[in-house]
Amino acid sequence: MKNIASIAFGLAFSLVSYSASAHFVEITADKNVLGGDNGKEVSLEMTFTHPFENGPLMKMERPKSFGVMHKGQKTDLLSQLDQVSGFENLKWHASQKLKRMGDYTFYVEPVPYFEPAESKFIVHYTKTVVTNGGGDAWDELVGLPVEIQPLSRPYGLWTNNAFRGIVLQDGKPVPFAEIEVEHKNEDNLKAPNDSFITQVIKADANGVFSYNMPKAGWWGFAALIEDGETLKAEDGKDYVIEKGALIWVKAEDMK
Ligand SMILES: [Cu+2]
Repeated sequence: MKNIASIAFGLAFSLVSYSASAHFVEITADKNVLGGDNGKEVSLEMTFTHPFENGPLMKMERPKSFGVMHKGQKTDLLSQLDQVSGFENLKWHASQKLKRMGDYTFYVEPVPYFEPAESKFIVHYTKTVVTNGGGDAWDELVGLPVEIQPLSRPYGLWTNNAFRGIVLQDGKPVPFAEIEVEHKNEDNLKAPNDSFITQVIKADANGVFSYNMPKAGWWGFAALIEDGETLKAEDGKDYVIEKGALIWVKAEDMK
C-alpha cells in the first residue's frame, strides 16, 4: 500500500517536472556544412521534445508550413515531409538535394499545441541553416512573426564559440527577451540538478543575446514571447499563445 502510494506520488512528480522543463521544436540535419558538392542530399528530422532529456516526444501534427529559403526564394516542402514510421504525429523527416551553392534556411510553422500544464498554446517557429558553400545569406530573415536573426554565422561553429543573435518580433528587436537554451543530448549526459537542463539567458536592451556552447553537437535557442494574443481551446475558453522563435545550430570540436 505504502509502495503503491509512493510510486503514484513519484509518477505524478515526474510528470510535473517534465512539464516544468522546456519544450522545444527540434530541427536537425544529418550534416549542415557541405562543400559545394552539388546534388548532395541533406536529411532533416523534426520533433517536439525536451532536447536535453532526450524525450518524451510530444504530439506534433503535420505542420502548417515547412519550407526552405535559398537566396531569398522560398520553396514549400510540406508535401515532402514524411512521418517516420512508428512515430506517427511524433517525428517527421524530409530530405532535400542541394542543387546550388549558398545557404539553405529550413523553417517550420507548427500547428498550435495546447499545453494543459501551463494553460497555454505553444507555437514554435523554428529554423536551421545548412550551407552548400559560398553562402552569405545566413542572416536573411524568413519573415516569421517571431524570429532569431543570427549575428554569428549559424554553421561552421567550433565548440565554445559564442552564438549571438537578435530576437525579433514582426521584424523589430525585442528588448530583454528571454531565451532558453538546450543541448540535444545525444551522449546522454546527466544534469546534476534540474536547473542545469535548460540554460536561461536574456537579451540586452537591443534584443541581442550571446551564449557560448560548451559542448559539440546541436544547440537550440528558443526566444519565448507572449504578447497577449489568444486562441480558443476545446473547452471554449481563450488561452494565451507562447510564440517561440527558435534556431538550431551545431558546434564541432576543433581537432
Ligand atoms: Cu513537453
